[in-house]
Amino acid sequence: MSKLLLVCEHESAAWERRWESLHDMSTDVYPPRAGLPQATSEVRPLRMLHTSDVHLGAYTSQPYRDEGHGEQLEPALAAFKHVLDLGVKAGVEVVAIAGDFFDHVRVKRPYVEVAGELMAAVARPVVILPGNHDPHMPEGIYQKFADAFPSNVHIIASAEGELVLLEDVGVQFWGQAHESYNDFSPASARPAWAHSGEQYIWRVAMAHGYYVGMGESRYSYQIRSSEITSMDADYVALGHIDVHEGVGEGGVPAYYPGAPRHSGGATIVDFAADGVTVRHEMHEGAADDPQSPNPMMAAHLH
Ligand SMILES: [Mn+2]
Repeated sequence: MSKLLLVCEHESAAWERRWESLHDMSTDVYPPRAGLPQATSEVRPLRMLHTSDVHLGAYTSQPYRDEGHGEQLEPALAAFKHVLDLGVKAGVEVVAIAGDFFDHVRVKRPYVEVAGELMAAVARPVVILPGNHDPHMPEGIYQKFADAFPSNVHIIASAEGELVLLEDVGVQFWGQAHESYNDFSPASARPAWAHSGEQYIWRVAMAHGYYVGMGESRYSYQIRSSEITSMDADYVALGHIDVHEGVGEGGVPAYYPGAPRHSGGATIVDFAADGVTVRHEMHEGAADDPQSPNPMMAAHLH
């Protein structure tokens, strides 16, 4: 008995050390993009929440479950709500979801409606880029249940690329939506950035795919470092990988936020005249979620 207790205590101490080290994840700072207006007065600061790979409906299509103490959101929806809460608490002005928001096309309407209600409650714009699990197609979630998405949600609908211009917030999003399960190059098109009048509008490029740098890979949906550079964005919001990871050649901030359950958090991005700051933050439900942080995460920390 005492031996067992000792083992448990030892494991819990190790867990806490690991937990602390995750909380210490780096804050990365980037100088302003070349081409950004020099006059600080023309550049309004912006804070954004970036998440991806929520995989809603992966385990159940029941939005709630009852564990004897009342109905609670099922774990994937609960993790998503925790991520949204993290953003609201941080005072973000906009939310970006970079693909695989839903796990598959068979997710049922009541479940999608709850996801819609959670986003409506955020009361600020949410931009969704469909990924390879939730492509924008007639039988897909976004078209089948279009009316379940509240008016603050903007869904990028074209594989050729589409601009979502949020002038009031001072930000624009570019992305190429997955429109089928076929392979495609999600960062190959040149963004059609809008040019503002008096005030600079931040440029966020979204892409759901696999970063291969300059090399080759057997994986689908490849994103190359040259594509990230040539998008001419202030930030590249990626999705497709479960762990939080910065990629690219260093000049342009390009990040995978990590899945809410596996990475235990989301990415908060600050845009300002003096540069872009990127940090991964753990959400409040992470400590209680058996899926997060994923043991694989340590291998991907850098
Ligand atoms: Mn994916």
